[in-house]
Amino acid sequence: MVRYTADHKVYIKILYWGMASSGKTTTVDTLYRYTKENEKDIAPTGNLTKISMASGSTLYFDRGIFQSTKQKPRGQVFYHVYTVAGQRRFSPLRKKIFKGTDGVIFTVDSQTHLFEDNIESLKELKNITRGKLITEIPLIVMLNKQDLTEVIGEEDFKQVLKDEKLWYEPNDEYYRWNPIIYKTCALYEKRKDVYRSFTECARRTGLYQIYGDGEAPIGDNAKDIRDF
Ligand SMILES: Nc1nc2c(ncn2[C@@H]2O[C@H](COP(=O)(O)OP(=O)(O)OP(=O)(O)O)[C@@H](O)[C@H]2O)c(=O)[nH]1
Ligand SMILES: [Mg+2]
Repeated sequence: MVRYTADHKVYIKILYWGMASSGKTTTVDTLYRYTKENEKDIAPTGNLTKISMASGSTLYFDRGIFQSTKQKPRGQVFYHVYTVAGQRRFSPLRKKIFKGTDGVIFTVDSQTHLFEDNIESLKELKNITRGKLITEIPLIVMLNKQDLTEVIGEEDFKQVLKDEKLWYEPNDEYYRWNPIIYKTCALYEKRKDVYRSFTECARRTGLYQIYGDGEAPIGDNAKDIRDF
């Protein structure tokens, strides 16, 4: 739920969702370090909050707060970035963490033998969002761990999205809001498209607010959107 304050601050919640070990925490770590060490459109404010087990697996959630570095005409934008704990048993917890989410980055562990586990995680997300993905909540996909061999490709995952009714055909007005599928690597040294996938989700979340009043802009609402 995007929140506006009287002093022209905007708060947006972006959530990394995906199966255990898909790389959500690593992604936020990399995003944090990359935007701290380089001059980018967002910069972290404060520290990352990580609640994890000794194994590194998330026990509760992670949270990082990022701030737009460009003062927008009407104020400052803050992104509250969360990751869920991906292990199966934390399902009730994920539902809680999901509350108030404005944009989702679905993080796939691309190793082929995990294909079904990723689908299960997507189904759980779909269930919680009750038909709001894409139409009200922008969805971006990271096919993560693309540095490994034997990985799921873009077409394979597009088919999954089609099967789950999360893909619109070219003649549909939601077509332009189809998830972009990024082939990523979250490891800092080999990072690929971590920043890009985040900024695309953030951008879409903004467009949904500005042009669609919280929904995917279609029809007349979408005619003024130029940057496609
Ligand atoms: N090769 C490779 N390993 C990765 C990548 N991203 C994450 N990993 C590794 O995968 C393991 C799990 O990463 P996490 O970031 O903890 O995964 P998570 O999605 O937060 O897992 P949960 O918190 O249990 O839901 C770690 O050992 C990471 O170093 C990647 O892009 N490539
Ligand atoms: Mg984690």
